[in-house]
Amino acid sequence: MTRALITGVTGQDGKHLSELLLAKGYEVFGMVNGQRQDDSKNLSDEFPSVKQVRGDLTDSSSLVRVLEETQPEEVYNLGAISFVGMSFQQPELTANVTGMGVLRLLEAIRATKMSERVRVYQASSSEMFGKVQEVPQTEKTAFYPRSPYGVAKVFAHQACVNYREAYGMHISCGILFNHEGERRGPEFVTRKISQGIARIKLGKQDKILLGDLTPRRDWGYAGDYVQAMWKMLQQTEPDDYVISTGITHSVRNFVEQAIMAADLPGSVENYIEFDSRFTRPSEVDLLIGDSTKARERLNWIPKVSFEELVTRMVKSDLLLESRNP
Ligand code: GDR
Repeated sequence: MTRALITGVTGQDGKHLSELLLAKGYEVFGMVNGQRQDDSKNLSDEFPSVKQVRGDLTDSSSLVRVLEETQPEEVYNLGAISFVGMSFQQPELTANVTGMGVLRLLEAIRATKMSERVRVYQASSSEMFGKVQEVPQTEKTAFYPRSPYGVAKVFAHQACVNYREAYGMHISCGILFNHEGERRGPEFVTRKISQGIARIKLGKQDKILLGDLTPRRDWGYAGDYVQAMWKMLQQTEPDDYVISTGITHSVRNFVEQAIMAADLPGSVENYIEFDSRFTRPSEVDLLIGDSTKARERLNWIPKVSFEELVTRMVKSDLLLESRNP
């Protein structure tokens, strides 16, 4: 039985990945922060067979203990302060968890003498491309982050590349473009829209307050993207891969699609109100990824289309909201 350790296991990707690895017969350990009891309880309700271990990316000693306790063959580092908007308000915390946390994890793997047998997946991000230097973005495109989150992810990514080269560690970075789904947290724009549209449809809300509707993102389905994470760690050689659909849509397009999925009349302006609190000091205007390398070498393809993704999210929220008066 292969043992996998997942950090950030209570998040959207952590749950999708737990589901995938359990189905493959893995023994799955999920690192949880002892202070977030609700997250831990939700995880054990949904995935009772995920073994929870207490640890934190800001605490090196806890990382060493978790590695010793779990003796993983595969480590998936999904733990991060992952909300870009929040990183402008808490830049140091973001750097500490999202950036330095990765260095701590890699050092803990070395300290426990596991660097030769452990395979590591690092959740790198399309936010590293920020103010894009090339369209579409590939593994070779230069980084130009536009937020403290993006800066921290570049640091983490480069640390992984360096540890791979310096110590021969099996570390692969997935440069994942936005990936969404029914499990997405409500602070992210897609879920905010699907939840808001569902509530409007059910007469529970009139408008959704949003920031800028013009940014474009390459949105895929999280369930498809965790497959790529696993595939990366099954390769003999570690490497970095862009994971994306290759199709871009604006936030406005997402709202339009959600309105259609809920079968609501009218247009975007009927349901959206601008609120400057949701704009960012520096924005990422356009992301569109070229995942040819992953398609060719990992035999990975995204299965869920944009239209299907939005429809799934709206339907799921309609169900949740109708059950919850
Ligand atoms: P992003 O996702 O920053 O791309 O990072 P998010 O859904 O937060 O924003 C997408 C775009 O929508 C615009 N926007 C708003 N965003 C939010 N959250 N709320 C609003 O009200 C709103 N109005 C407009 C944003 O300005 C932005 O342009 C996500 C995260 O999952 C990262 O962790 C991950 O690394 C990247 O995707 C790939």
